[in-house]
Amino acid sequence: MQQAIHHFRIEGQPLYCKTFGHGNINYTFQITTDKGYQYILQRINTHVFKRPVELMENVIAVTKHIRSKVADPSEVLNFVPALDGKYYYKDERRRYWRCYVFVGGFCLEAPESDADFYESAVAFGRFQEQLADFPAGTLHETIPNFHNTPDRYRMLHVAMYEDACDRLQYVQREVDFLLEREQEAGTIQRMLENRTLPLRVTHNDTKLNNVLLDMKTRKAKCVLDLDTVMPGSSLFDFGDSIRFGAATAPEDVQELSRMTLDLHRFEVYTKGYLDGCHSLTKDEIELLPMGAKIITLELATRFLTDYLESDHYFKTQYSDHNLVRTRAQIRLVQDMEAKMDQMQRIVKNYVER
Ligand code: GN1
Ligand code: MG
Repeated sequence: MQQAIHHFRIEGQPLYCKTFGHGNINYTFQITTDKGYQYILQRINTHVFKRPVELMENVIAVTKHIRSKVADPSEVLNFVPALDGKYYYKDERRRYWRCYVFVGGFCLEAPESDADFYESAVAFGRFQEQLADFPAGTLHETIPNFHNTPDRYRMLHVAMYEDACDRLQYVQREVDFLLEREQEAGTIQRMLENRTLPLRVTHNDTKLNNVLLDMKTRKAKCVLDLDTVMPGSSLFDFGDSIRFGAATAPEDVQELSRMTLDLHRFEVYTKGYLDGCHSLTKDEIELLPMGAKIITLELATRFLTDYLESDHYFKTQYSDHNLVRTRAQIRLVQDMEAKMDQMQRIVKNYVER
């Protein structure tokens, strides 16, 4: 990492470096130089993102598009070219690095107030709006079928069949829960395929910790983690924010009784998202609560698949981490099911008003 940073056109000499954020995929460091400039240096996880050059083409195109629409350029990530002018550096071990200007701010793992959560909702809503006229056909699919829920289930079936590390015996209850909902979980994908729902250019990873907030004002400054910007459904963007930020516990909580859906936070986010984004269709708006449930089922399926495949996708801190995550997501789905009517009423009330 120390060596990689010298390959980018940064201002000054690097002085300090520390790890940054809690991403489950890439490796992220914050660098401060002797001239007081700050940068984020990231090593792209090429096991997950198999085509890093195309990925960077996407990210550069998307940030350029958004930059042309905002008054303050610090509202969008500003990538630093490498010495050769490319927006990535490939080291001799064929690892890919990229660097962007760190504009100051912080990311939250959970909202500390309604205002924080509202802010992130507006930011993701606006992001959706800003990309409404982005030429989707020019984007590379960085992870094919990323939010194709039936395909995620298909991969779970494969993992169960192969049972590579003999873990299937421990997870029958979790498997049963997910398979009972397999049909329903495919709803959004089917509606995209028959065009009842519009295919949009979406963020696809709208966790609260992917928004940078201003230190002083706590206003959302900038949406981060653009690696998965691809054609997709607004329902998953909305839903993933709910899954993460309107949950009463972290996504890997062990004490399951702590995991519920906070309806008030659900309402706050709904307002913010719809205030930031005005272009959703009636069907999309109606299905927002379903988006939250399906993305949570999908992620439970992905965590369980990774558990059965011996944890090669998500970073894990201990041996059952992916199983703990699966259970926490399942618990959240159960609570969403219990509260589905109330979620739907909240959306309806807000739209009518
Ligand atoms: C990963 O990189 P990070 O932590 O923002 C994952 C998301 C999951 C999330 C679960 C490319 O996001 O899809 O929802 O973990 N990103 C990728 O925390 O798979
Ligand atoms: Mg992230």
